Amino acid sequence: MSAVDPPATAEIRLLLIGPPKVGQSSIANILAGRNVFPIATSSSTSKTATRSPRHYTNKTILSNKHLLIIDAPPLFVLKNATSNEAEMKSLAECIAYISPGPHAIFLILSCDDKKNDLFDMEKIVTTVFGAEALKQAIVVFTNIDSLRKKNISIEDFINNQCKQQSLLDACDRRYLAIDSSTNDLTKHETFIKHALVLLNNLCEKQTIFKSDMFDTIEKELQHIEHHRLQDLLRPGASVVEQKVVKLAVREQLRDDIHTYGEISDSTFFTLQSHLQTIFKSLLQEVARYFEENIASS
Ligand SMILES: Nc1nc2c(ncn2[C@@H]2O[C@H](COP(=O)(O)OP(=O)(O)OP(=O)(O)O)[C@@H](O)[C@H]2O)c(=O)[nH]1
Ligand SMILES: [Mg+2]
Repeated sequence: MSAVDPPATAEIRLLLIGPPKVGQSSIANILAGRNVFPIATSSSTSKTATRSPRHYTNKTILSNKHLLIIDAPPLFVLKNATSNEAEMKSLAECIAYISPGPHAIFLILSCDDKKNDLFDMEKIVTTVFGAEALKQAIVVFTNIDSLRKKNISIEDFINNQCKQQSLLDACDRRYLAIDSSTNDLTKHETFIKHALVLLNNLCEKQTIFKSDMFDTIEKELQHIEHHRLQDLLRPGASVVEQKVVKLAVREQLRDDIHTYGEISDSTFFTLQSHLQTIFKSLLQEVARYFEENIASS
């Protein structure tokens, strides 16, 4: 983007989800163009790195839109049915960040199937977000360096060796592949180009998937936003100006959800109680998933 480009009036909202330690935050940083999401060191095997921050808006990667990147907590650590409270609390907050819904979801999986085996991604996404979410999902395979070492091409892996055929079909065979171990952006130009093409295609379809969960949250966010916009929008502001201000106000609001939520600010009381409801229902879903898929296996 150059200094003379008009300001962005829209955004693409991208949610990243995946099992622990598959390189999700590394990809978030590659798309952010800088290191804003904490990366797990290979030595820290027990604890997961991603706690916060969870969101970042890259304002320069696209010429006319912002790219909002949400790095969700590693889903379904599944130590047991009730040990996912911190992750689900954080996921509920991510739902508020991505409101009114993601344009696209990156499902991050490793090319090393051993890392994925415990996680039925298709079922997890359907359990948490509903089946519609897969229509906007793109499978992102990390660790392609492990394929190179075995002299296996990505195409051969995708078509013949990968165990995720059902997931790929559910996502209309949309996929990306990357060695995300390096943050040298010059090595990721092709990945970023492909990612932006897929994101733009999904965005143009304008099928942001809806759910009661997002509807409730969005209504409350707009309620809070309404007062802020009244103070900021000058009478007679053009449509473009209004869109630019709205983007800025929502960006600030995302920061405030976490900060003011923590200190129980009254403006965020209703929102926090909605997030609490979502958190509880996510926990129930996780417990159900655990019982059906892990405990019985
Ligand atoms: N070999 C290899 N290592 C990778 C790749 N992507 C990430 N890593 C390494 O894997 C480790 C974890 O990376 P993260 O990006 O923090 O993974 P994550 O999924 O966000 O991890 P948590 O948030 O802790 O669940 C880091 O040491 C990365 O350098 C990859 O494609 N290949
Ligand atoms: Mg992470």
